[in-house]
Amino acid sequence: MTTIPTQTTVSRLTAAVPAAIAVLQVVGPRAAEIVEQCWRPNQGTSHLSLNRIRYGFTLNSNQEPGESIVVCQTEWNRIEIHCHGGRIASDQIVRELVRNGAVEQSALESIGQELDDEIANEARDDLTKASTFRTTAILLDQMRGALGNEFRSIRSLMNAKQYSEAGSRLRLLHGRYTVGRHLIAPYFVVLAGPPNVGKSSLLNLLLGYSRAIVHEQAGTTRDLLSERSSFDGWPIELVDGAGIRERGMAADEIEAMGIERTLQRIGESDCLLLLVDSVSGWTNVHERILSHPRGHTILVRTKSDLAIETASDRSFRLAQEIAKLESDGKVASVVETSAVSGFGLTQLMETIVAVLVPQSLQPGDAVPFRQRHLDWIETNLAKIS
Ligand SMILES: Nc1nc2c(ncn2[C@@H]2O[C@H](COP(=O)(O)OP(=O)(O)OP(=O)(O)O)[C@@H](O)[C@H]2O)c(=O)[nH]1
Ligand SMILES: [Mg+2]
Repeated sequence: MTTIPTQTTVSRLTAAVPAAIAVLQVVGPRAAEIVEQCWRPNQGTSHLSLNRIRYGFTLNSNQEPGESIVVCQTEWNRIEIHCHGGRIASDQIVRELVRNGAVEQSALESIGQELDDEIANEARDDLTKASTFRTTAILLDQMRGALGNEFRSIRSLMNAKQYSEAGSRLRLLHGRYTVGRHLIAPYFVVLAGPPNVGKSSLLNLLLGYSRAIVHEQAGTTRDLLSERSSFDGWPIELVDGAGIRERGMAADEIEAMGIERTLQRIGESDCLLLLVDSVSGWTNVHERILSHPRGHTILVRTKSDLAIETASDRSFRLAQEIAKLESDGKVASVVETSAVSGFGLTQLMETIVAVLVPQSLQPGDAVPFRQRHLDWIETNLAKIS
């Protein structure tokens, strides 16, 4: 489980090279008391209050003015001190803080220590927002110390200079962040294709209820529709929108705006379902969508119930296009579906999950789930590369 810090530490957050300013951090139960003994403000009392930026100077052991500083208490047990960036200034301030009871610590140690203590709290916070058993179980593991323990043992490896082992464990954690960042925030899965290809029908099928209007008229969906769901315990947000047309071919201004919105969401997608009608086949619209930035792409051949067995020019061209896209790595997978019979639905859901969550996780595995966990991993990876 987590450790409660009993000592108060001081560490330099900025690099030990000459710079305009240096930033020191004092953390621990006696942070305010120690800093208050070591400084005098230009105005007012030396007593600090939360989030108020104060200007003043340090006092040396003879109570004489020393370095000019800016002080801010950012939490009840954390104070930031900004001073001149030369080494002499920060050394003098650290000396005074240590003389008054702080323990000097490297920034890496200090950040790591706090991470361990806060991970359980962060996991507890996120647990209240978790929407599936699977994500709840992963967060429970982190609350019970999976990630904190892994950080601690990586830190020990770093201290023992076992960089190769530390590096491979850091890289493994780094890969798991793609899962960790989606324990609360859903993966965006966007359905796109030309008008009438069957996007809204497939959205309804994937959701299990009739969310979007389905109609034989092309251009039925105009604005974006998005709905939360979960596949195999992973939170998913499905997005349906206007059918894309070739550039400049929108029926009217409203449709053009709808197409722009859909293209924007394609750019933000974690997974794009690119729909192609099994009967009308491959079009320039598909080329347009593929030239756009997008997430992992699954090609979905819709209306398989209407596909004619005999080879037509269209179906031949579609088969050719699909073979080329697969060999170029432009699509991760191809799935055939029918919204009428439900054919291919299970396979499509499994493919979406396989594309979004390629790592297999075991119970108790460490999973970083906040940006700052990733920052810690990347900072350490940079140190050993
Ligand atoms: N036979 C068959 N018809 C389908 C299938 N999927 C969709 N359709 C029909 O195709 C037409 C268009 O379906 P929609 O789901 O509205 O298509 P869309 O891509 O959302 O169309 P827009 O919103 O206009 O861009 C409707 O008449 C559907 O009933 C399918 O798998 N098989
Ligand atoms: Mg639609």
